Amino acid sequence: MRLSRYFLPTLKEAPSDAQIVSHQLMLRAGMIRQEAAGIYAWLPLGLKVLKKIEQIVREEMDRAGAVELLMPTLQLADLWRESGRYEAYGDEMLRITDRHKRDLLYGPTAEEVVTDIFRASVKSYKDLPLNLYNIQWKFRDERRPRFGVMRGREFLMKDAYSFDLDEAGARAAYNRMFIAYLNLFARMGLKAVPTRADTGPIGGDLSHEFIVLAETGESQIYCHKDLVEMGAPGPDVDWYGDLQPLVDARTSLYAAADEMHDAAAYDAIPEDKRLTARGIEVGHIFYFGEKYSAPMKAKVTGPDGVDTVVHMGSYGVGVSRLLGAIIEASHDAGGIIWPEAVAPFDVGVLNLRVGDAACDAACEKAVAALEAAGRDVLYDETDNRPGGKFATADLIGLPWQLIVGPKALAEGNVELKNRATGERTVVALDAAIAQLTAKAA
Ligand code: 5CA
Repeated sequence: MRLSRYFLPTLKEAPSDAQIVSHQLMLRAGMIRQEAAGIYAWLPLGLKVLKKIEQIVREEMDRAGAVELLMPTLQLADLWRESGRYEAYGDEMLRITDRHKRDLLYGPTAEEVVTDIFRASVKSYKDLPLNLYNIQWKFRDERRPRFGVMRGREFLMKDAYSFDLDEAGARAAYNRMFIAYLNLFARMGLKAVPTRADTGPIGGDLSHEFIVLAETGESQIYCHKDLVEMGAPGPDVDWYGDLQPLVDARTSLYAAADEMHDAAAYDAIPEDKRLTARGIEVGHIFYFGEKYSAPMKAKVTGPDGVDTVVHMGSYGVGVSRLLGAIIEASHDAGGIIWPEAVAPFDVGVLNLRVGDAACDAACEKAVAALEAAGRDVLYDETDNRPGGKFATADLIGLPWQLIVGPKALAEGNVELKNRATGERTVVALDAAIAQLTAKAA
């Protein structure tokens, strides 16, 4: 992509109402634009990162056996009347009436819709376990939308819903999601701590939030330090075997958010292992048994021929919130430091002397070679000054920057900068290309 043909409306200063660094940087980097309180347009750079995050979530859901579908944003109020949640949900629900005076709502979550889809088609225990997910926009009319995409009103969520014959099956489904969550956050370069949580309006009695530690987080958490460093099990687990030991290894260490905090249990942790911190909730998983399936009559015929109400759980990831969380966890004074897995472009090529035949030719050669190797390149061939080009590349967080200027190029060299470490090395153009294309393999 040539920067002169791209749409990257960066800002020198963040608007004063942007209070936290991720919100400021997303605005300055031209990733989002606020259209109304808590409602954003996703500009090309923001959209690219959103799609990368979405794809990681999708791959890890698929790996854990969940099946993707797409449910509508608008839902019938009647379904929510069946579950008993229509009135109870309160002012956070955006209620809409169509021309036939039917009550609709912009879905804040989709337990009712997915249960309706399930009950229409699934009749036998042989079709279980089943986990259906979608990555779809949600709307919650939050009282205080703030911190940019972190607490929006319209936001992108991955929501998965599991259906099982009994509680044991549902707990196995819960464990698969628990492990998948550890893996998907790790792929984005995040350490997400699984924390016992309150179930709120979703309901049920078993629930974990996945919390990324950050000073600006809205959640207060108390946990055992070892949990933060424990790492993810990785993709090669026996997904339909017994995952309980992997889950127990984590849940046996104390971790709780404010609402669930038990001071006595926390004090029992050795003092040097106690951690009290702020955090951002990037995911939340629930087991709630028959809460929706019983009132909505979602039943299957069991092996004994008897109809049984299915056990359900639901599993959310704040896909759009994750952009904010990743930036909170990874930035410096110059801007965003994207982990390579979610970076909007793999490489920036910075032409410091546009119009100079040698610089232009070297850049064109590099861009062509990198793109041929499957690298996503942003080529800065604008007539901005070098300082501006460096600042933009750092602000938007390009992980690798290939800098082409006339002086070094006279010796056949370019500079290669690593955004995360700040390290700049002078190397031959071909060596730089070879290094960057090798990374794609
Ligand atoms: N139905 C369940 C799970 S699918 C559910 O809705 N859970 S939730 O309420 O916890 O939301 C799931 C995730 O969405 C949260 O962990 C959070 O990361 C994200 N989220 C919730 N509200 C917002 C919001 N206002 N702005 C951005 N992300 C949000």
